[in-house]
Amino acid sequence: MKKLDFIKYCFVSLFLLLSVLNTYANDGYKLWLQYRLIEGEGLRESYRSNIQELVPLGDSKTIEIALNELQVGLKGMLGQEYLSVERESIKNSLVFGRKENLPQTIIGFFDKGYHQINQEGFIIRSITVKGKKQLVITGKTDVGVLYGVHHFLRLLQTNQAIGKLNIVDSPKLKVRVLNHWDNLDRTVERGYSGGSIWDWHRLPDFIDQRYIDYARANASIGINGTVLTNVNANALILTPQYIEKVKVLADVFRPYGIKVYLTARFSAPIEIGGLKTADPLDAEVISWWKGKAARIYAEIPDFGGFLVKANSEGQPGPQNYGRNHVDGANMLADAVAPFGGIIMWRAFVYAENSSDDRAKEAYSEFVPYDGQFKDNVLVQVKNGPIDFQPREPFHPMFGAMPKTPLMIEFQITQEYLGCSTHSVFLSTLFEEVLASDTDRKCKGSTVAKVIDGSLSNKKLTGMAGVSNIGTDRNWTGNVFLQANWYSFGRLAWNPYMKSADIADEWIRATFSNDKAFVQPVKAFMLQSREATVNYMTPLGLHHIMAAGHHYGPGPWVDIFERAEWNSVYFHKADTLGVGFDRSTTGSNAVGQYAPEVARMFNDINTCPEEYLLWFHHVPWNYRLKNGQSLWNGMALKYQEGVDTVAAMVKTWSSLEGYVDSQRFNEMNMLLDIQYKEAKWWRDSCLLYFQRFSKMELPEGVEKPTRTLEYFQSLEFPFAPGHH
Ligand code: BDP
Repeated sequence: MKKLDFIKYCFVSLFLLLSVLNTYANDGYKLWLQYRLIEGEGLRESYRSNIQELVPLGDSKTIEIALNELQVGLKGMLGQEYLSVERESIKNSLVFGRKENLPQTIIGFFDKGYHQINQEGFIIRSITVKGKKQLVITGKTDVGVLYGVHHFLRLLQTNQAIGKLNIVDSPKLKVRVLNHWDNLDRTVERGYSGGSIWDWHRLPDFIDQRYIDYARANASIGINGTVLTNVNANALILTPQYIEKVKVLADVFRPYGIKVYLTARFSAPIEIGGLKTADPLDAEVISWWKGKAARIYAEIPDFGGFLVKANSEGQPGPQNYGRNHVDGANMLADAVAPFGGIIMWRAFVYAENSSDDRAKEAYSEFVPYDGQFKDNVLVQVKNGPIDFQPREPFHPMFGAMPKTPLMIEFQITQEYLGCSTHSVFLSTLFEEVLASDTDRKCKGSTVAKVIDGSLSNKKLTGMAGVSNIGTDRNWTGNVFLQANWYSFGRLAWNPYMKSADIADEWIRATFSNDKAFVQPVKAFMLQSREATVNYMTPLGLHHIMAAGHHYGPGPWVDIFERAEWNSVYFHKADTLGVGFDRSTTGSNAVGQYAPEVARMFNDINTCPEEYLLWFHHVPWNYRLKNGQSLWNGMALKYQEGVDTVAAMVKTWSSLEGYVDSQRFNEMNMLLDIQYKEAKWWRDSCLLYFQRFSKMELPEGVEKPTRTLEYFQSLEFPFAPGHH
């Protein structure tokens, strides 16, 4: 063996050894950017023959990041080091750069493509120049190119052919943001994955590697903004001391195409500005916010803007001064407008002293203001009218404010879906809402079309996801839940994507391309959310979680003075039946939907059974479509949920060997917990509702081994995420 060959041999052996070792210990930190060695020398070779050299065009930090990503990715997947070449390549090469940086020999190929993409879009195309294949990734901006590079790497991660590519893609939504409900003391409201990743105390001088890895992960799925702080805001974040820290994060994120946003506490002018009022029409208040915005933009020229929770759950807002949401939002909008900033004004409101159905309140408060918000205001609406339940019908506001840009807010963190212990793939929930038709008369008026602006011609569009990220080594407390961060990003990029495709990508990028692994895991991911609905809140039940921390079942909760914080308010079980009558004979919440939709929900015969108890108070012996009585059907649904989790446990445990031992074992333990807790949900809910139905459990439903009193006695004073 020649000396050079020997060295090569040693390197390859060492590399293979390391990849084998890697299969034994993987803490999940690398998320879906695992870049494992692609199986099959043939496939690797075909990729290598297409990519003999890397040719980066441009000298920005973003292009440097793109180059680095390709080098890391290709080394991992093809087992080969790639240096970059600066000259025009004479081999088959991968060329990447934005329009202005493309050489004359190439640019002509893309004239048409550039017309089809927006500022963040990209084109990936195979062309032949002087007899050599050139794989070109280009866009109008370097960030567009970076997105293209990630898309390209994903093709390899999912083992797709790259010989003849012609991909033209752009994000369909403008603002694709994570909302961190992170407090300045590093606790995270509704966070189940450790503490906040923002180390405020050591900022601005200490830049945690996490910030960079966070930005990289977000860029890989197209997320372009992050709201760093909790919607229950602390005004201190707007002081110079903190702005200096925020600036450092913004500097880290910028080359990844990510803007920072902050939550604005409406009373900040009083708390940190020394003013006597925060009245949005007060001249001093107006000028205080203008000054504040100017100070922030002086430090962070591309600052995204503010997210505001006002007059909701005790937060201050314009109503404290007899003003309304429009007054508040527009005043802030004026402050950031000169700098290109936006205001995301939340519609999650329900009045303290209202006797109306809580599900109706946001609509009642906001719809009259349609068309009155400034152009740089997005009204941020939760996916459903209550609060991030395992299943809710779509929020009626989506069909009712054609003159206002609405952005949708999903909750990626699992406040109501078993915290980070339950492996629930939320993509199907997101997809279900996005695909819901707000009108039904003129087909195709889906929530996706409302929020991407296409239905009524909106330019400012967006999607927000309440983050499930924390300091846990694997980021999300459960490797499986990384898929929810991933799917949020993919859907914010394209709200028409299918969960099955997203799951497929994620599994391959995160674990394995082996069919024998991908298929069963995909199947259980796609079932997992329905399973959770079944073992927690079947047939339209909602908000029956334990009080405060919302961990575990609590259909008996009736301790709060505010009626709409109690479970009994939501299920209204009595000896006659169960469910919230929101039909025309009840609260008439159905009346907030477009007539066709309202009609469908209003009639118990046409109301989809998954929303039955959301819209109707239904007798225990009501006949469901499958012929079962409501009571039996409900009990069987609870059982079905438990059974599905049992099947998930079984499937996963049969997949040892396809996954490294660490992630395999962790998932095993978490699924065991989920199974235990699914039974806890089933037993306690059925025992509780049985007090009203006074009916026996049907055949096929396991008998509880504990009493209702036992379940009611359980307390979790230190359940995470509740402060
Ligand atoms: C609820 C949470 C609460 C949040 C609130 C919100 O229980 O912690 O502050 O939503 O979205 O889901 O503002």
